[in-house]
Amino acid sequence: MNIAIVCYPTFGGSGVLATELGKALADKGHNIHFITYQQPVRLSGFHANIFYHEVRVPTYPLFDFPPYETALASTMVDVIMNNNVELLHVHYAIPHASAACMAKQILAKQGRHIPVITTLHGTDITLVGRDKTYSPVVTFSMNESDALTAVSQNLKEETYKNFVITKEIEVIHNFVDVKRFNKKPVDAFKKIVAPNGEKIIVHASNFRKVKRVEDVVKVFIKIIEHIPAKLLLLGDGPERPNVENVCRDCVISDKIKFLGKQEQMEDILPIADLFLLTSEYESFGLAALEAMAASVPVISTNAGGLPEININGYCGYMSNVGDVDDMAKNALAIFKDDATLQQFKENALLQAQKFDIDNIVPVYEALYKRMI
Ligand code: GMT
Repeated sequence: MNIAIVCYPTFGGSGVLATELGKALADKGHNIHFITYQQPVRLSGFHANIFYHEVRVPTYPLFDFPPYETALASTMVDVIMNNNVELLHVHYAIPHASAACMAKQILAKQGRHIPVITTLHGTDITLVGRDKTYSPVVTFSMNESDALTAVSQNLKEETYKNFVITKEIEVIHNFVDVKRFNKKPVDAFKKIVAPNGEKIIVHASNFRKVKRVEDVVKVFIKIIEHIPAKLLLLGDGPERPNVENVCRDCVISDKIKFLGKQEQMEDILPIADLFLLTSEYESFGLAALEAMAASVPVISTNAGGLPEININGYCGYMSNVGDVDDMAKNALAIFKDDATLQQFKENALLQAQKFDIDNIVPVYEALYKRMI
């Protein structure tokens, strides 16, 4: 099949998922055309049947706001017409679904039918999309899509709750390439981070308010009252300066390292003993799934779709949002002894295998075939 994929090219989960999906489909012999304003971060290396089309937004002195959505829709039309694209799959509703709607109508006038699939990822529905500034357009473009998918049952329910949707939403969970993440930890790297055998705790996110990264630090402070540990904070975003200030002001600053944006998560995660995800909401929590695939147990909140991947007392624990005492208590339960930690690590891997790329990508392929 010839498929166009539209996504955000940044470190956010929707862009990561869309890029990994495109790469997996290309490995299966499909031609994949990525349409974004920048090369997606996970799209490194050469892939014979992957094509990248950059959306350029010409500026003009009149434009206080360069019309990205118009440029995106025009690029969609151009790429589809000139590359025999059979299907358009857009990730994250805003503004991709409405641009796809526009492109679909332009192509229809030229006698070309192009099915549009919109995959909802989370904040496009729960935070930004339901704002009344956007919601009429988001509702319209979701209903105009030929198929709608959501990355969790929870997100499907949230979408029906917040919008008037006349279509069936299919749940297709996020996935992970377990083989890629389940690597042996590099001992030398582990020694640099934790020279005295301290436990290594990791958090990764885009440091937005919804992630409550300050809670990660609070949980960590409670953990190190009982056991020696180091905290690695991966990623970057608007809340990072605040969190860095909080850490600089406290006595344990030498135990916390900010690593910034990292592309090779599969090299870092295997050295971790625990992953912390304290979000106020997660439609799914792809970062936690990648940690589990690296055999890392997860302490998370029970918000949104997290109960669809984390299992209490098996591969991690869940607590109410903000309950840092409970999160620390649960972390210490996992660190009780080596055998307990080892069991949680093994279970994390088993749980990740349920969401392995080989199980989920065929579901998207089947949907594409039905649509085409
Ligand atoms: O987590 C973010 O803020 C990024 C966001 C995105 O759209 O890039 O992630 C969302 O999509 C991911 C992939 O489907 C999900 O795993 C994340 O849970 C979801 N984030 C939220 O719902 C906050």
